[in-house]
Amino acid sequence: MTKQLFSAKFRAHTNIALIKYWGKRNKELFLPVTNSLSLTLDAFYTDTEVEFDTSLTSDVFYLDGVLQNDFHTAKVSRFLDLFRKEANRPNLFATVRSINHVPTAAGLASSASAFAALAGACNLALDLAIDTQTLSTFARQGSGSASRSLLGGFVEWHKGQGDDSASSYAEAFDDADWDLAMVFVIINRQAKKVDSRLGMEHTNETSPFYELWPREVAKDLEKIKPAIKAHDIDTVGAIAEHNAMKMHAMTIAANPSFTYWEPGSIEAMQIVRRLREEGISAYLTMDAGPNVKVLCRASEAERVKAAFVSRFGEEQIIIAKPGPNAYPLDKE
Ligand code: 2P0
Repeated sequence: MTKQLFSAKFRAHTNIALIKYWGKRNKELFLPVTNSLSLTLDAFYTDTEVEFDTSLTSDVFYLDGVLQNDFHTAKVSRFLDLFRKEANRPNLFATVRSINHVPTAAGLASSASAFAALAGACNLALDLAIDTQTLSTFARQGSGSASRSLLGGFVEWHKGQGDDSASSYAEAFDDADWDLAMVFVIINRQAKKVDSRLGMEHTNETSPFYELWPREVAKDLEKIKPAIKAHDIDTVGAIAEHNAMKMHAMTIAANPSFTYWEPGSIEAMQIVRRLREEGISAYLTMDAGPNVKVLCRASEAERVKAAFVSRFGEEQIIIAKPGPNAYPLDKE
């Protein structure tokens, strides 16, 4: 039998949460405890080509040109299973080629852009015509934050109801087409990481402060949404910074305690506060790693960057602007 190929290529950008996702209520389906709200960014993205091939007997996965081992391929295979099921083709295997476009110094490889790009490519390759809302529920099952990377600008991921997978989807909130940037301060690309999946689970299970988290997120969301619509960067930034601090405070209070912060992270925080004292609208957020991200006006981003360059070096500071929806690419 002649082999048949079904292929497509997709690009998705990474996103940074201003109101964080930190805990699952259903680990199998990646259903979160709370809603979250993010900003998609233009500077970092993943390009993924998928080629379903009737002659293959298992999936093959290349990341940045390097053939991946069984462990990493199995994660991709589990994700492809969602699409095989949808297409009613359980034995149709694929070659996946994924390239992370992240400046070499950054160490910001992201499962968010990766699974969003793969979801977009699979949908197109298999001609499934899954709408974006539903596709976000697929992307979510690769990595929670990937649900938000299918969309540009500010995006809200709804926690949904009970064990209903279809109810937990991402939705565009604001196009972010205003004077906005995020300055990435790369503290340490070799940092030994507490995996975010394990980190959120450990926090959820052992931090006495976790019970406060859902209520705090609900309050922060209620306040940040009108501030985004009003383009009020100082209110947006202050709420986002406080939300991140609450997330990181929960990790410190976990048992055993852990933190993603490094000495350089704290130095960067001090620089952010100094910028504010100088009248610059600069607010920080941090995720499951030591890097500090600073929300500021695009028109002041170079000045914000300059404040960090002398301490961390030019190549460690990257200015990102709001990024677009995920989109298809021409195949090479
Ligand atoms: C977020 N983070 O909202 C939060 C804040 C990190 C800190 O989503 O287990 O890789 O694959 O669903 O999405 C990173 O965790 O976790 C993350 P899984 P994910 O962006």
